[in-house]
Amino acid sequence: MVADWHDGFTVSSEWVPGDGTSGLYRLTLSNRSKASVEGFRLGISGPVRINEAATLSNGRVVMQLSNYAEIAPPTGFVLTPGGTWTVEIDKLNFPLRHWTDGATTGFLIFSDGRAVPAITLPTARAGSEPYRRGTMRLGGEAEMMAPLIPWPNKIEIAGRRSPPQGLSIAAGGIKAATTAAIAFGELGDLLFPGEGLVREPHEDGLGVLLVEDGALAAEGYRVGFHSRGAKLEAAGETGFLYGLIALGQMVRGARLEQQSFSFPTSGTIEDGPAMRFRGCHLDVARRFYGTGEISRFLAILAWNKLNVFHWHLSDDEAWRVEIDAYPRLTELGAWRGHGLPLPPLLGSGPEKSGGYYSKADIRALVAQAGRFGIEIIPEIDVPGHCYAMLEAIPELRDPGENGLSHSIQSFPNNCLNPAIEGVHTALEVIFGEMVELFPSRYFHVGADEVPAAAWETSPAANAMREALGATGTAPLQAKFLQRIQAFLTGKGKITGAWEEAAHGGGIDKAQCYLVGWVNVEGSQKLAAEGYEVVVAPGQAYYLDMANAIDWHEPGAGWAGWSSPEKTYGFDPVAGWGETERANFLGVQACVWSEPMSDRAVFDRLVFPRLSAIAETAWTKAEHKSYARFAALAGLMPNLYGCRDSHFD
Ligand code: TNX
Repeated sequence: MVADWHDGFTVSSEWVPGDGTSGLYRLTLSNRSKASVEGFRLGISGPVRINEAATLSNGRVVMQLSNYAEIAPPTGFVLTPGGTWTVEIDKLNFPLRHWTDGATTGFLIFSDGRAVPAITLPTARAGSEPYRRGTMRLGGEAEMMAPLIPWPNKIEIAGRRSPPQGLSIAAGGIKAATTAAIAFGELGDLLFPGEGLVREPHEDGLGVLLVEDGALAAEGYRVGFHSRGAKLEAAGETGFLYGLIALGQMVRGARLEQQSFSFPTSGTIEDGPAMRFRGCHLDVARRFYGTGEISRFLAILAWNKLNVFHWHLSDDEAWRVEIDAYPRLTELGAWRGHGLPLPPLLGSGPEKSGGYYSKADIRALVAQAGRFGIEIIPEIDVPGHCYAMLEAIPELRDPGENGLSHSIQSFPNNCLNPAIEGVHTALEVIFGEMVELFPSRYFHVGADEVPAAAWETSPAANAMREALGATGTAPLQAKFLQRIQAFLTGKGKITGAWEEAAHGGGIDKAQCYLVGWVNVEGSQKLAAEGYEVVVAPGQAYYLDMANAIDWHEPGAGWAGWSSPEKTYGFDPVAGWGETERANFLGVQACVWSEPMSDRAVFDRLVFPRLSAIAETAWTKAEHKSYARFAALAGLMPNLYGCRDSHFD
């Protein structure tokens, strides 16, 4: 019987919309093998959540954790060759809105424990157009002078010459210039291998002379064009690098799109950023990205003149940093699969999959980021979103806790307990190891989405509540965060957190920054309360949200959807008063990974919207133009090289 099973099964699914947000999720398992099967369960993983509230017909849930479920057919059911089994599910945890919302991995589990993967098709919806993936082409014509993103704050160029073939950089013995030239070569190799962006004069590179001007700002630069080449002035490494990136973009445009772009022979660019915090966050917990991917992603950030990488290293679904004192964090917490403490989640399959960053990996990436002008802010998300951590170190739980509270993503009891002394000891050890790895002045501690019922049945937490004269979770969370913040302050770090850190009394405003994400209004409110704020609302800057409302667009939808134009046009400080603006630190793109089991989906969701946010961060509002951006965005790199395509 075993012989024909492999690739013998297909899981297809359909979303049948009901009224408003309701609907029916129909899952069908087809047996294309030559054998009958019985006594099996169907395991599915993908964004769709079938939790306790769901009702099923023709099947029952026998195991569920967040978005992983095992569904059994009715007792005695036999799936014959050529036969199908369909189960209908009502009252899902959230309505499906896009083709990536359903199960993206399905497999059969037999009574002896074996797991057999099934071909799993995208979730269909009647009337949908072919599914889109790969970076969208915006196109469009704009009157443009140079293919630059982000657009410089002052540019006056003239003349035209045939396309230069690359840059020959003369650093003139200046140390910072030499370092920047090397970093620029590294960027070129990572982003455009084989193009020969940097070349020797005897290979016909355009001569670029680097000259120090200490009067310029750290990230600013000045380029002067002349008939034989260009002069680039900056105060230090980052300014030189940014000037070289601008020149590199112009050379690439002229070489690759001769019909659209020429290269100037006179004039100047004088440039510097509008915002000091120009960030991008990446969730590597829901999905693991190897060091090669992170390395190229950092290069992409630099090419967009972004200067902060917020690295979301832990969540319910995984723990990704090597910690010497707690090897179990990565031995157990970095891996998911059938039969492991963490089951397949969000489209990962029955095979053991995942990964983590060793300390050596992290040191190398931090050093690389530094060469690219990027500060890496690590995030360990506490006290919520800690399911993986608590699976790895169950001793941190309150043994007296006897009830369940579920997070919004349906993980049971996933919060570190503020009243357990061992939790603080462990975090100090873990954070202590991490501050050695990350030189950033910031350390992000999460603080988002603690369920309202967290620690309700923990005797230790209830005793703490009583002592504080408090109710609910917020005051406990605030106490917990204040203590962590004091520890980090002692290590010379400013604590970063999501906006919920302001709840229940908040944390020390002088030693933190908060990221506003829940809605557009939230960030302004935080700024008014006196917090330094990074603006990243789900409605405009969450790059896991779909590009459009349509089913055929991949991505999530809890915060709606955002076209590149909407993301580009979003003004992070619209309506902010003087004092609120004084607390505005900058903006951040957030790349959450739930929908991205397909890497062509990553390329569609992240690009070119990442560049839209980068231009808002760098270019003064009065110099922005969506028409120009749309015409230029196609020259910007993406992570996997997947450009717009569709399939049925
Ligand atoms: C909310 S944003 C979350 C994340 C999810 C994200 C998906 C935030 C601080 N919490 O856990 O990944 O929505 O869009």
